[in-house]
Parts: sequence; C-alpha cells; structure tokens
Amino acid sequence: MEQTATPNAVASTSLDRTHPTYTYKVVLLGNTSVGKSSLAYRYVKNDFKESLPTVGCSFFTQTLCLEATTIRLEIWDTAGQEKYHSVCHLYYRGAHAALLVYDITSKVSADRAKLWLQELEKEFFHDEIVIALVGNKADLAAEREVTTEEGEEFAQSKSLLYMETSAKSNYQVNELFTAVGRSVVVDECWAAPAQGGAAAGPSRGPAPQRPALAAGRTAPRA
Ligand SMILES: Nc1nc2c(ncn2[C@@H]2O[C@H](COP(=O)(O)OP(=O)(O)O)[C@@H](O)[C@H]2O)c(=O)[nH]1
Ligand SMILES: [Mg+2]
Repeated sequence: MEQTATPNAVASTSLDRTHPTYTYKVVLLGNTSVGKSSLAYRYVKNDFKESLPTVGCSFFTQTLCLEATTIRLEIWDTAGQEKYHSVCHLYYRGAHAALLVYDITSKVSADRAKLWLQELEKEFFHDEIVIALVGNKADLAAEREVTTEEGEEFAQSKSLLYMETSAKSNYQVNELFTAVGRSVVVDECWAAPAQGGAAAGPSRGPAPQRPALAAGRTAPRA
C-alpha cells in the first residue's frame, strides 16, 4: 500500500512507447463495513482477510490491460472516516471514478449509498466522473435485504454502472474494476476525441453530447 499527496491523474509512457499508460483515480465510498477495503485488497492482492488494518488515507495501484490501451488505476480507500460522514474534499479531488459500495445484507447501507451519491453530485458534474453502484457480499445471499432488481433499477435511474460482487468469494471483482476502467477511458475519449484510441466499453445510457471537462480534471495526453 502506498501513501500520496498527489491525487491528480498523470500520463506516463510505458517501455513500449506506442502504449502510453494513463493513471486514473478511483475512490471507494460507502458505509463502514460494507467491504470497501476488502474489494480493493481482493482486486490488487487477489486475497481476502476477515480483518484488514486501517491505514491513513491510502491507495493501491493496479495496472489494467484493456483491448487497445493499458491504464493504471489508483484505488483510494478511506481510513474509516466515513463512519463520521466526514470524507473530505481532498479525497474526492481529481477522481475519475467512484465506487459507491453497499452491503446486499443491509438496506441501511444501500440507502446510505444514495446519500453518498448526493455528496458526489455536489462535487462533480454528472458527466465528469464514472460512478458505479456496487452491491458487495453477494456470497451472503441467504441474508439479502436488497434485491438485485432494486440495485439495478436505482443505478439505471441515475445512469450508474451496476454490479454485485463478493470480495470474499472473488465474485465479479475483476469485472467491476475492468468495467470502471473501460468506462473511464471511453469518457476521456469523449472529452478529447482527437487524442482517442481506446476501445469501446460498457455504456452508461444513451451517448450524450459531452461537455468539456471542468478544471482540475486531466485528459489523457499522447
Ligand atoms: N461475507 C463477506 N464478508 C465480507 C465481504 N467483503 C468484506 N467482508 C467482511 O466485512 C467486514 C468489513 O470489511 P471491510 O473491507 O473492512 O469494510 P470497509 O469498512 O467498507 O472497508 C470484514 O469483516 C470483512 O471480512 C464479502 O464480500 N463477503
Ligand atoms: Mg476500510
């Protein structure tokens, strides 16, 4: 795990100069204990621990190979400050994607995910950030309080990506981050079409006329 004070995305060049590697910031949001740290740990370390240590504002990095490009995801995890609903602006700043995580066995956590979405809406314009709604702990289906349909419908109504996952049983964790990575790349291509080159990814609803990126967001550079 690394610590950083430089959240903004950067473009670097891999050894093969025809394949620049872009770094995108992905923030994890959601109530305490929904499995945010476990999802990051599963994705980056392919492991699961019943109890993960709480470290200060930290991020994991993971390289993701997509069809036409290689990107690096900088996955930011909270230090538990969500308990007090006090996730600060610096945490969000420059984020390209946010994962709104809830626990499928907790209706309360799903309701709170909607509040986290409102927080994000205060910080970002709608098309400025890729947002995925994530119903974690899918392995606990017997204790389910939130149906897949409920999650799906809410996500669709807000044009969010949607996926159920299990950090514990490694269900759809890679798929989640791959879908988010693809969506971010597609968004950046909309923002800077002349510098395109990314493959098409999953859609978040009808293709809109993309507005320019707001200040603080960095589009890929060749
Ligand atoms: N059954 C199950 N437990 C999980 C899963 N993900 C996390 N947990 C457990 O839920 C608790 C909270 O996980 P953690 O990742 O620390 O949540 P965070 O507070 O959102 O970062 C821990 O006991 C984890 O072992 C999952 O997919 N399935
Ligand atoms: Mg945590």
